Amino acid sequence: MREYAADWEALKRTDPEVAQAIAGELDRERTTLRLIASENYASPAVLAALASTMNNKYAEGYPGRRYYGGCRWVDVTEQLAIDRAKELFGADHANVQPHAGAQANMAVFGAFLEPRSDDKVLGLVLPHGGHLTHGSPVNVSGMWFNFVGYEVDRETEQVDMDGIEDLAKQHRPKVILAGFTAYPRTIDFAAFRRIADEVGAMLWVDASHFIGLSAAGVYPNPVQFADVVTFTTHKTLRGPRGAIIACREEHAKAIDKAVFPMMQGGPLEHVIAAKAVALKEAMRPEFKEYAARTVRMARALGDGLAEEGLRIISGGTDSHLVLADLRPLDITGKEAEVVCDEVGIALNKNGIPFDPMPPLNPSGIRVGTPGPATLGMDEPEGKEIASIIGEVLRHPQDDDVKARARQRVTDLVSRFPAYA
Ligand code: DSN
Repeated sequence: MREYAADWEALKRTDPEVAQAIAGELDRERTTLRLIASENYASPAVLAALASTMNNKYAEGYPGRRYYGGCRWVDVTEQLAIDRAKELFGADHANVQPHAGAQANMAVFGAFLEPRSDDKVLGLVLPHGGHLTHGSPVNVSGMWFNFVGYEVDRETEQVDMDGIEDLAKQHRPKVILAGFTAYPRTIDFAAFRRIADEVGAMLWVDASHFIGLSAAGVYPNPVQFADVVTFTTHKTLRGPRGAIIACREEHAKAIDKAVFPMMQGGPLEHVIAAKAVALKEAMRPEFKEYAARTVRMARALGDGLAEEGLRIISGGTDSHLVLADLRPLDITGKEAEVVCDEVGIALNKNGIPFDPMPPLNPSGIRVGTPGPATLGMDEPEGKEIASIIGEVLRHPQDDDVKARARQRVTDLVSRFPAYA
């Protein structure tokens, strides 16, 4: 068999505008500090699989049960991805076809809930760290399904299991949903399981953010507790953009039917091949080291930001992300995002629990360490980044401060090169 690798020169010849934009993005990833908690650097092996001719294949159905001929090789890669996902997380069943986290979550709705019925779902509200697909009124989850929202505790800013138990007993939801996009602490999956059993609900965990940490054993593994777990493959798991659903055997048929044909058509077999590669990488000792570094660095970053005068939501982090209240520095999330971008730090403005400010100009920021930890950064770099952020947030109009901060960012990223 003769190999074929994606041809960059052909792209430059055919479409120089697209080639230039891709080169620009690579340059941005090499020269800036990327603290978006949901982003990472996929490995060269993952990128090679993504840019492969598996892009060319239609394969509706599942390995061994396709609606098209010629699926011999995509069956191999899809089965590898399924087997590795099951092995890595100890799952009975895995569906590796969801195109993205939102589609994986839609498949859970499709499998277990009647639209516009009395079926209730208990989930964390978006302003307290939930997700758009967890019942937001502007998303189909909130338009078609009957969500009861829970909040974090006002004092601890952490999920309050007693409050959730009370709500569950009051509303008798069909599904209880745990797992969040802007929540820094460990989630007590055993307590969620107990409450779900008490009220006869299914337990669904959206593990998109922390699943890479679970794979490495530095964060609890929800697959041991939940009926169904959805997760994206490109965040802490460091694979291609996409998602996977892991579930108990009793739900396997319902989940597979909900992904295809209910929600999706042809699977993205090049992405599935890349998911298989990422899952293999996640089984290696180096991945465990990366995940441990991610959490260590997030703690150092949070401690450093607290020393700079920011208020850390919930008092700290157990994961890859820190949520910080900027009000002590008298700057908004929107302003902070802009000034950090000016000095080469990409982070996102974020609402904080009980935020008096609107979502487009909230009181907080969210910072994450999976990307920097992939590059090898650790606790000392977490402290250094906190110091840079603190300085620019205290002097957002001072060009000299910003020039010095830009230089510090450049020095830091040049010590930890991406795609060298
Ligand atoms: N947009 C992702 C995040 O940043 O958390 C979730 O979908």
